[in-house]
This record gives sequence, C-alpha cells and structure tokens, in this order.
Amino acid sequence: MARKAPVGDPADDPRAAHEPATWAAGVPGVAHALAQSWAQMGARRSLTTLRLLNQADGFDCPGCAWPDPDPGHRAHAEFCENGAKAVAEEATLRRVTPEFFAEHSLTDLAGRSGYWLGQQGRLVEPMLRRPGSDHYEPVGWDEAFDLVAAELTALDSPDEAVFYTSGRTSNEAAFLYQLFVRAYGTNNLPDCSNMCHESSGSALTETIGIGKGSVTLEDLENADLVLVVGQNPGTNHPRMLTSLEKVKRRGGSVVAVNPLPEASLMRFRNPQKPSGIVGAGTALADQFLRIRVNGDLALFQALSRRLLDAEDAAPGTVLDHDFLAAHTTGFAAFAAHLRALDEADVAASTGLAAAEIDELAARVLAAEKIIVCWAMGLTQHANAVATIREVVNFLLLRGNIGRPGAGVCPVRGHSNVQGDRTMGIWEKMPDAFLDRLGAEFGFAPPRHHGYDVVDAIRAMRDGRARVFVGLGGNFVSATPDSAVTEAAIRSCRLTVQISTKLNRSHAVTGAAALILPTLGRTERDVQAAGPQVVTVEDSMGSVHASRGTLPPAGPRLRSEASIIAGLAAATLSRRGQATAGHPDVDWAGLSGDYRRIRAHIANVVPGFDDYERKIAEPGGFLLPHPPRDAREFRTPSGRAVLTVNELTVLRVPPGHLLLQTVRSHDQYNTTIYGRDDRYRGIRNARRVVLVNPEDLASRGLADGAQVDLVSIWSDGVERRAPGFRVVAYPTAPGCAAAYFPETNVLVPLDSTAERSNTPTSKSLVVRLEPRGEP
Ligand SMILES: Nc1nc2c(c(=O)[nH]1)N[C@H]1C(S)=C(S)[C@@H](COP(=O)(O)OP(=O)(O)OC[C@H]3O[C@@H](n4cnc5c(=O)[nH]c(N)nc54)[C@H](O)[C@@H]3O)O[C@H]1N2
Ligand SMILES: Nc1nc2c(c(=O)[nH]1)N[C@H]1C(S)=C(S)[C@@H](COP(=O)(O)OP(=O)(O)OC[C@H]3O[C@@H](n4cnc5c(=O)[nH]c(N)nc54)[C@H](O)[C@@H]3O)O[C@H]1N2
Ligand SMILES: [Mo]
Repeated sequence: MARKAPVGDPADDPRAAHEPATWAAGVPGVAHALAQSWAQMGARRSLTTLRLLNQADGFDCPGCAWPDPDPGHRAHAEFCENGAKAVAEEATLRRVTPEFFAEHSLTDLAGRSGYWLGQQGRLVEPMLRRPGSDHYEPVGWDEAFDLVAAELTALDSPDEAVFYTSGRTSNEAAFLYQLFVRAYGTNNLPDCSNMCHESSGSALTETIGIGKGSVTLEDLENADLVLVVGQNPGTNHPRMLTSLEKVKRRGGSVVAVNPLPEASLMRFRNPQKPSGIVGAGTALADQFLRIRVNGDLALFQALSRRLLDAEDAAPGTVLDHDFLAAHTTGFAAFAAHLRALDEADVAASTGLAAAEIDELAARVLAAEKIIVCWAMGLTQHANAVATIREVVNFLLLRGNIGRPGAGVCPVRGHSNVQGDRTMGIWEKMPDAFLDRLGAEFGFAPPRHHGYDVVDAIRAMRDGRARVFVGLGGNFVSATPDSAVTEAAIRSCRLTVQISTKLNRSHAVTGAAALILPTLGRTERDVQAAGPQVVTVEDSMGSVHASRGTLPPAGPRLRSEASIIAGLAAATLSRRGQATAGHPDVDWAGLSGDYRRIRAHIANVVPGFDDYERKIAEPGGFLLPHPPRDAREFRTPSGRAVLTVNELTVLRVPPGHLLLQTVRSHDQYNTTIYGRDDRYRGIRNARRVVLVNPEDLASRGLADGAQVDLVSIWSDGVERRAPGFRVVAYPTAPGCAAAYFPETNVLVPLDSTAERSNTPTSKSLVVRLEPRGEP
C-alpha cells in the first residue's frame, strides 16, 4: 500500500540542479557546517562546542566511528562538516515541550516528514501515550518505570519483549542494558548492526577469527594501496579523506570501486589545511572502477585469479607462500575453484572491461602493503558475507593481513556501534561471554539465541513479541518493508523509546507508548558520585573517554545509564528476588558511579583490565586483535581460512534496474539535516532516483520525468514508492540509486543476506513506472 507523501515539508524543487560536484570539502564544507550549527545553536555556543569535538579533553563526535589521530597529532579543529551537523542536531536550542504534544496528535505526527520531526528540537520531558489516546501526556519517571515493569512482568515469557539498540550508546550504558535484558531473561537484543556491518562481522569471524577490522589509522596512512569499495567517505566518514590524502602524499595509491563516481574520491580539498582551502585539491582516486551494483564478489575473484596466473607465470614471486603455509588453510580448494572462473560471468556481474581489472591487478602486484576499506556497498546484499570472504581471500594470498600497512578495514557507522557489540549487545553472544557475565553477577544468563532486527519484526508481526524497547535509534524508519514494520510495531502492547530527538518511531507506536528523554554525548552527565565520563570504541578498536560539556537540554533529562537502571530495578524487583538465579545488582549504585560499571566490564570483557587507568591516558587504549597483533587466527583450525564462494550473476528481468539505497550528504541515517546532496549536485529534493542516461533513453524517459519505483521479489508482492523524479546521472548502466529511508518501503522483509540476515537494501530489483504530471 502506498503511503501519502508526508505533509509539512517543502515540496521537492522540480528545477533542482544536478551537476555532480567535482571536488569535496574545502571552504564550502566548513561554511555549511557553521551555517547549520549557528542556526541551531547560536554563534557562541557553536564555537565553544565545536572546539571540544574529538579533543582528548572533550567529547567524542556523535557522527561516525572514524578514529581520532593520536592526541599529539590532532588538528585544532578535528571535525568535519558532517560531524558539526551531528553536533548541531543534538546541541540545538529548540525544545519539544509537553505543549507541543498537546498541540500535535500522534496522527498529526505520523503525517509529518522525518525532516520536520527532527527540526522540532530536543525531547525534554518523559511522555506517555495511554492506550486509545491520540496524544502523549507528561508522566513521572517512576510511573514510567513501573508501567514498563508491569508490562514486562505480565508477558508469558521474557522472549516476548524486544530490546533494540542504536549505535550511539556508550560502553557503560550498553553493558548495563544487556545485563538488565539478560537478567530479565532474554537474548532479544537486536541492534542497528544487524542492518549495517553484520555481514562483515560474520565473514571476518569465520575467516580470521575476529569480527573486527585489522588495521590502525597508522597502518592505513602507511599503505601502498588502499581500495575504497562500496563506501562514500566524503559524506559518511569525511575525516577518512585526510588519511587518504596522506597515503597519496607518501606515494601510495587509492582506488575507488563504486557504481557512483562519488565526488569526494575524485577530488578533495582538506579544510583543515590552508593549502587544502586554496589549492586545487588532490585527485584521491588513481583509478575508479564503476562497478555494477553487486559485482564485487566477481571483481575480487577476478583479481585473485590474476594473482594466481601471475604466480604461474613467475613462480615464487607473487603469492606469500610462507604465510599461506604457516597461517592459512583452504588454499588448494580455493585455487582450484578460481581456475574455473568464467570471465564472461565476471563481465556480466561487474560490468567492467577486462582491461580495467588488469590495470587494478597490476597495481596490486606493485604494492607491498594493501588495505581494503568497505562499508554498506558490500554489506547489504544477499551475497554480502560471501563477498567479504572473497575480500579476505584476496588479501591472504599476498599475506596482507597481520602486518603493518596491510589488512581489512570495515568502516563502521555509528560512533559506538563497535563498542556496543564488545559490551554484549548481540542476540547471539558466545557462551564464553555469558559464562563470565553469569559468574560476575551470580546468575544464569539465558543461552538460546534471541531475535535480530528482521526476526524481531517477524515476531512482532506474528504476535510473538508484544513489548518493544528502543535504546536510541529510529526502528520504524531504519528497518525494511516500512508498511509491514509499522503494522508490527502498532500491534505491540507497549513501545518505549529512549531518545534525544523526535522521530517517526515516536509517532508510529504500540497501544501504549513512552518517550524517555535522555542526555546526549555533548552534555554534562552528573550522577550521585559527581560528574561522569563515558567510554566509546572507534572503528579500529581504540577505546577512549568522552566528556560532555554542555548543560543538559532540560532539567528532567536522565542519562541512558540511569534510565536503564531505573527500568531494571523496577522490573526485577517486581518479579521478585525469589526467582531462581536472580542476579544481585545494585542498579542505583552502578548508575550513580560509572567507575563501578567499568570495574564489572573489566572483569567480564577481555581486553578491559585496568580500564580506569587506561582511559585516563589521553587517547585511551587499543583493544587486542590477535590477527593484527600476532598473526594469530582464533578459528577452529587456528588458521585463517580461504573460502570457496559461488559466483551467481544477479540478473534482472528486462526493463528492470538494480536499485541501491544511499545516504545524501545532508542526512544522518533517518535524521534529515537538510534537503541537499551537494557533492552529487542535488538541491532541495529527496524523492529523486539517479539513473544512467542510456537506461533513460532506452525507456523513453526524460531527465526530470516523474515515476513510481516498484520493486519486485520472489514473494510476488509489488512494493511501490510513489512520486520520484528521475535524474540522469553517470551511475553504472543497469543500476539506480535513491535515498533511504524513503525507499525502505521497497525492501522486502524476507530479502536478507545469507548468514548475516542483513536486509538487502543495496540490491533491489525495481522498475520505473511513469506517472502523469503531479
Ligand atoms: N554524515 C553521515 N555520516 C554517516 C552516516 C550518515 O547517514 N550521514 N551514517 C553512518 C552509518 S550508520 C554508516 S553504516 C556509514 C555508511 O557509510 P556508507 O556505506 O559510505 O554509506 P551509503 O550512503 O550507504 O553508501 C554506500 C556506498 O556504496 C556504494 N555502493 C552501493 N552498492 C554498491 C555495490 O554493490 N558495490 C560497490 N562497490 N559499491 C556500492 C554507493 O554508491 C555508496 O557510495 O556512515 C556513517 N556515517
Ligand atoms: N534502505 C536502507 N536502510 C537502511 C540503511 C541503508 O543503507 N539503506 N542503513 C542501515 C544502517 S547502516 C543503520 S546503522 C540503520 C540506522 O538505524 P538507527 O540507528 O535506528 O537510526 P538513526 O537514524 O541513526 O537513529 C536516529 C535517532 O537516534 C536517537 N539518538 C540520537 N543520539 C542519541 C543518543 O545519544 N542516545 C539516544 N538514546 N538516542 C539518540 C534520536 O532520537 C534520533 O532520531 O539504518 C539501516 N537502514
Ligand atoms: Mo550503519
């Protein structure tokens, strides 16, 4: 069913320009950042706040998970345009008050766009929607906790509740949350990672024995060759461009593999350097492979095949035989499989000319140290896990894992998404972790696996889950199959959102709904024991402290840790201490002094011994990573595993395109900062679909035509996103791109990646249905 277009939003500008920009960052970037933060925060607050961003004595940027340089090497302004926007979004002076909720019914809010909702400001009062009511009303904290406790304890089984986490939650809050959820009795801990880097974690754990990247910032900057595959760092990890620039300055090279010629990789000006601002900029990518969507598995097989051929031609000169013999298993089967690789399949899958792959293979042969970076362009496909295993195969052949300047670099999204996992936010935590957790707190954590995001939606849809709690995030908008998900959420008895900002998940709710407003990363967090610091882990496994500095947005806000402690104490005491195996936890004591939470973490999570002292060091500490530190692979065989992966060419029916759903430059996931996508040259429009001019011509469609996007899938259901404007764009032929969350209505719930169960939001089969003038 088509949804009506949201109201209260400026209409898309039909004359919007769409010349892709040829360079990224530089003066316009910084100017944009300051304009956005001034509008939200005012000038003085902007300058003092941004000065503390990513400094050793300040707070961690709530934007992306890109690591900070060592304290001695940080720029005075170690932030980017989009980091500044993320801070402005949180540090805004606008407030969503009880009067606002008296004025706007839930029905009204559900008709608003995500952009409008976010623009209303910070949530400052706990609010309750009672069953049958169309309005939120103020509620006291204790009453809110009791209400949740009553619903949770009334369920037939703890597995009827779902506890979601987004990736901004601190280590301390995440640890407390999973402790509460497991003490309550379930492993239903889905998180945004299920939709994000789950495929990376799955492929890396299987092949190298740990689900995290194996490089540090120093490695990256010292690589000879960096492949940036399925990632748009200029928008989503802008400070990564500074590192890529360093690679180039040292004589290394950068290759971009992407269906879209992303401006940041084609040309870059560093805003943190005067030369960057006035200079002509650096062409970051030495080679750009405009790959067909989903062609990466074939590309890496073709590259590895070329390495095998080169080895045959000059035995002993190409492969790292010592490494393969000492540290890996599976080479023979892998090599035999690749010898049968069909170049016609490679061409069909990648859309690339053999000469382009030859050129890249020559670069690979010339490089001593290689790093492959990737993000959502690899992880959100049916064969995502196999594709990433193929990346690992490629790197293992020349021993490019576990030595300086080489390795795997999955670039994470949310600023603490990696840390949340380390703290136990996962529906499938291994037994070793549960053993230690149980021993530390004297209880028996549940062992059967819980629901991930997709399974949680299915459970709510089918009436097997009736209470939903969201620690941050915007579950309703971020997840696939919007119509199905919204109905699933609406069928719950109670939904609870612990949030900083208003979003669609506050408008589309269960029969009863709670909004529990919380402090953000930028704010001072004072508890019983005094001012608190929290800790976070970046994309490269480095853990450091973050200290909020702004006064809280309102006097009634509570920290995430204190809200979780309140929920836990109310729920577990109601169920009674008599329950067998009930842990004895001093919830108020822990949330009153985060050092006490860290002391437990140190006992439970490997690598966190001496936690308090290590985070007192400027810059924090690096977590152990056996492959990186010692070429130790903790797989069942004790070796890194070369795998055999079938290449299946993703063919689409005639007249259809492969649609990938991406972020614009003016959004943070479901948070829409503005309506431009500057580097792609899109102004004041979000309902646009980027299509290759040849594909438009063959369909008789003009640039600017109005179409519906209709996705098809094996369940036979036609899913429709109405009213998109076609933009002729140099994406790979046969492919298209449009923004999420507007396109999530097109993603079938059951279309997920093998093994990781991640929605396939980067490879949807769609057709463009022309519509009359609107
Ligand atoms: N400003 C800002 N920063 C963010 C975010 C944000 O929304 N805004 N989100 C954060 C989060 S949670 C995450 S996970 C990251 C996301 O960071 P990215 O993964 O960079 O984000 P996407 O916009 O999904 O971009 C995917 C990229 O992969 C390309 N791509 C799509 N399909 C394929 C394919 O089949 N093969 C190849 N080779 N490329 C493909 C797309 O063209 C695009 O360049 O960013 C984080 N940082
Ligand atoms: N089609 C499609 N769908 C996708 C993707 C895609 O590429 N295509 N990407 C997927 C990916 S990679 C991800 S990570 C998910 C993102 O899914 P989520 O993490 O669920 O979504 P966000 O939009 O990041 O959540 C934003 C909300 O988080 C809350 N928030 C912000 N900061 C804080 C804080 O400090 N504490 C608390 N408690 N709340 C806070 C605010 O209320 C804000 O509105 O979306 C996924 N969905
Ligand atoms: Mo993400």
